[in-house]
Amino acid sequence: MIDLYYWPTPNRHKITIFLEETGLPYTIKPVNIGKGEQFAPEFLAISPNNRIPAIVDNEPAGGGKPISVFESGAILQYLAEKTGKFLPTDLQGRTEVMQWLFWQMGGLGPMLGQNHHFRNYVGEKIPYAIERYVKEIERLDGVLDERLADREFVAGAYSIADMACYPWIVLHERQGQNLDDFPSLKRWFETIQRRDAVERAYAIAKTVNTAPPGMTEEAKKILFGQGRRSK
Ligand SMILES: N[C@@H](CCC(=O)N[C@@H](CS)C(=O)NCC(=O)O)C(=O)O
Repeated sequence: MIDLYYWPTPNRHKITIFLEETGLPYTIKPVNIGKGEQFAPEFLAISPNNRIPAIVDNEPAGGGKPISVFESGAILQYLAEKTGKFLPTDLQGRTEVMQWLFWQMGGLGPMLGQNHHFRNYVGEKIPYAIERYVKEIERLDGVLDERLADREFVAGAYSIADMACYPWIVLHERQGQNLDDFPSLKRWFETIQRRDAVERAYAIAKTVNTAPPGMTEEAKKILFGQGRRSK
């Protein structure tokens, strides 16, 4: 029913976690971003920002033409509304989940992405950039740790806000963070890590990209410094 345009990176795990949690049928359509497949016109028609993940729902609620969605936060919201799961319908509960989902989309995700870039991918190490992002991640992880000090999950019951944050916290060592410094975050992380659906989502990732970890020079050329797409 759902086509998932996918390559195993943190933003993609969010969606496979949701799909595995709900049992919604889906087909993975691999898009090898290290080989430039995200620039294929058919993919750009679905995801104009040349980024994965994206989905096509071939059986939208109420019938009609297939609906495509790009941006992982919008996809999580769409799927939660479609299934009626992991997003409360009452105003208070829904607002709480949505603000943490936006917090992840606007803060945790992009900042962790920059941190990865400067710590792990750039040949020339730039101390100012590394320190800026490591400090910002420390701040954001601290915000999440405080939030989780008196509750089990980020916003009420386990929700799309947790699914959005978790895949980025998985990478804590590569982010220069030690989860022992964030005890509530660590407890939350371990709780989610043990969920069967989360284990399945991460197992799927290994079957899609079987290349050894790390980024090839070819992939770096494609992914970094893209500039405006030629027409
Ligand atoms: N805000 C987007 C970010 C998506 C994103 O950055 N995707 C990366 C992989 S982590 C990508 O597709 N990169 C391909 C490219 O840069 O051309 C989301 O959450 O969906």
